[in-house]
Amino acid sequence: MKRDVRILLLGEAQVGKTSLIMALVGEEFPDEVPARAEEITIPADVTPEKVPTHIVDFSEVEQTEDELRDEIAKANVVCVVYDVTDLHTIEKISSKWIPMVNGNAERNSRLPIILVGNKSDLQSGSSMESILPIMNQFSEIETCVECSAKNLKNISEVFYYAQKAVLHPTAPLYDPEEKQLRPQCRKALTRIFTISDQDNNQILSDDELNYFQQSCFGNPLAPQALEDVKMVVKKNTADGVRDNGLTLNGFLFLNTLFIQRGRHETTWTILRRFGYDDSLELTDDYLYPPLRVPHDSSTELNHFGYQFLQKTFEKHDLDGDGALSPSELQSFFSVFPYTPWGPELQSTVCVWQRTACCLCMDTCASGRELNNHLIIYYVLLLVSCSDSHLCAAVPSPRLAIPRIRLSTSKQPKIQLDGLYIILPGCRGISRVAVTWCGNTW
Ligand SMILES: Nc1nc2c(ncn2[C@@H]2O[C@H](COP(=O)(O)OP(=O)(O)OP(=O)(O)O)[C@@H](O)[C@H]2O)c(=O)[nH]1
Ligand SMILES: [Mg+2]
Repeated sequence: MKRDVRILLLGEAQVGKTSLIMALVGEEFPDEVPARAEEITIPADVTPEKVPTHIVDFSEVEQTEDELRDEIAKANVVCVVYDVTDLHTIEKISSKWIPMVNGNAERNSRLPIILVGNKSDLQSGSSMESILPIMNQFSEIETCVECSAKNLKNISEVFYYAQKAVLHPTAPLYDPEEKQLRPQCRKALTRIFTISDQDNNQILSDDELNYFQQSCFGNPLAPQALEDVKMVVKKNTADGVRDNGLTLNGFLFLNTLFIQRGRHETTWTILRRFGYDDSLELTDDYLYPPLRVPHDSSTELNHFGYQFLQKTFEKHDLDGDGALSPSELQSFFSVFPYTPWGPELQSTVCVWQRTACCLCMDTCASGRELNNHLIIYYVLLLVSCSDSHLCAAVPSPRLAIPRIRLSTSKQPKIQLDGLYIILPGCRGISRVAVTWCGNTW
């Protein structure tokens, strides 16, 4: 999430840009204003989203076109202000201001725009009739707010929506032209669904939904709210609810609905909870949780680590034969951000298939068992990717301790050497593979 927000106000002369800024800051309508307000920084603690916010005014009299372009390049969001009583200022939104802001930008890198209809105190109706066609034409318009600097009406809302457009952007999540989630967002939500579907039956039961809700939002859903959610999904999708639980399609529909109703922050909270950044990539902090291994120490799984691996293994061992078939293996790693092995490791896969249980941590590193250790390594890699989710998601403080126990034994365990290269992150991968397989991958 962005650490600060820069809002630029543009629009025709005399629409009330400077008055809006002064009214926000002074909490009263200024009778007289300069052509251009000084740049204002609102401290984090008084903004709704708790992020420092810079507000920048524009004046055609005081600034050149080059200066204007510089300001557009620095802005995170643009408020295009118009006068609700002056049609000319509305026409200029599409003929001048939006092309100036986003005319040369690629579809995915356009600045979000908030339309601000000022001077609502002067008219009894609404300007929405003229504004709607413009909103339909430009998908980068996040929303439109009518306000009055004079009556102090909706002023803080203008800046709140602008802030929200930056902190919880629509563009990476939703394609307004296609009216559907973008593929990358769909992929991320599918991964989140798979992780949350603890018994791997392709349905989020009430318990799983509550666990998910608790880990994302800090509190469970009230029983009635849970039923209401399922009811909405059932009404709108053919296959969103099955066996009284939410299917993947239901889960995706629910998130689409949040976004279509302007509640992007809900979907963003879910995505960030599962480690995604603003470009919907998994962050390094999530993928590589820090692990300090003192000198002369080795690492091994603690009881909870074993339990987690066992549970994850069983979750994907659909036929319960104690081994992961290629398709079960694929399912095992489906929540993984990349495929952890290539075709040259077929031999390892074969060993896996023949291995009833691969959690043999304490055996010696004989030639026969090296491959098993490699498998454990992969599993740990998976843990390091999904673990930060799991640790924080588990309410019990006992379970929230790091699942890797550090042993202070002076004699590092040879067979575990590979493990502590890997555990702080995935960076030791090729070295281990080279050592054990004689192959780089
Ligand atoms: N009735 C009414 N008048 C307003 C409102 N906001 C601004 N005005 C008046 O509109 C005029 C222009 O306001 P400014 O704030 O200077 O407008 P601006 O967009 O900054 O204009 P430039 O600096 O020339 O680009 C002033 O006379 C304000 O008093 C409003 O909400 N209602
Ligand atoms: Mg001005």
